[in-house]
Amino acid sequence: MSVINEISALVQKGDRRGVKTAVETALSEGFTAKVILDDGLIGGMMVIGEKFKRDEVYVPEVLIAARAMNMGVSVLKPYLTQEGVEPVGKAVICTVQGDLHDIGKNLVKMMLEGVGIECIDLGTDISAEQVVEAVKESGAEIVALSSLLTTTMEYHKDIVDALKEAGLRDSVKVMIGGAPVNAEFAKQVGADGYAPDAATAADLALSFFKKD
Ligand code: B1M
Repeated sequence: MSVINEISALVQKGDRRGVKTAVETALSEGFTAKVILDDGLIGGMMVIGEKFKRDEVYVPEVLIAARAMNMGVSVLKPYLTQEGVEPVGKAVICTVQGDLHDIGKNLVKMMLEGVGIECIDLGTDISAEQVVEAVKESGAEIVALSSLLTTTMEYHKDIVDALKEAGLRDSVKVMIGGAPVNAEFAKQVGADGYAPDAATAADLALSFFKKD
């Protein structure tokens, strides 16, 4: 097995130490940081994402794989900077105002990072004003909103409206997800898309960067 395939397999197993060693080996063998990232680390995370969609693995496996991937990314970071590898894009991610649930949001963040999207994580209980501020500061192309409570899901619309008022609506794609929302609701609040799970969220986010 090549060291790149080995990195992918180790990410899938969630073997942090193994990933660290294998990434160091790949670097010493002359693989570029980009290949290690795209084919090894992200490759492994994509496989986990697909398995998660098919209910072949569950939340703990995804979290453990993401932790292993992050270990590899931290080893690679200085090399990625040297090679000038740019992230695919940026997303501001949060759970909406009044809602403190963050397990699903964190999974979505990990899957977005897994496909090379830099995430500015604002946390939970985030107001429309905070989202607007973060988009202005970061220049993010995506706003990713999570919610778990029926009582606070209406705040999605406030965020979309606030982005419009700030003149930012045309420069960002808004995607939403979480147990009480669906594609129909996404349309109603004026979002650009809905994803039912974290792996689909990563596919959707990537689709926003594809040219029409
Ligand atoms: Co709360 N809670 N909770 N809770 N809690 C639910 C959501 C609830 C359904 C339980 C129930 O009554 N059966 C219910 C909501 C009912 C409703 O509104 N219809 C509920 C309630 C009522 C409450 C409190 C009000 C309870 C109280 O205090 N009386 C309170 C609210 C606090 C607040 O937010 N203001 C509360 C508190 C809590 C805890 C703090 C104890 C804890 C949260 C801990 C944390 O997140 N750090 C908690 C938990 C753990 C749950 C349950 C048990 C599990 C949620 C979870 O993490 N699921 C939940 C019941 C349940 O779902 N069975 C419940 C796992 C997670 C991976 O799934 O978040 O759905 P999920 O994310 C998925 C998808 O939805 C999707 O991808 C993820 C993975 O594939 N997804 C996205 C999520 N965000 C996305 C964004 C995307 C795309 C996809 O694009 C941007």
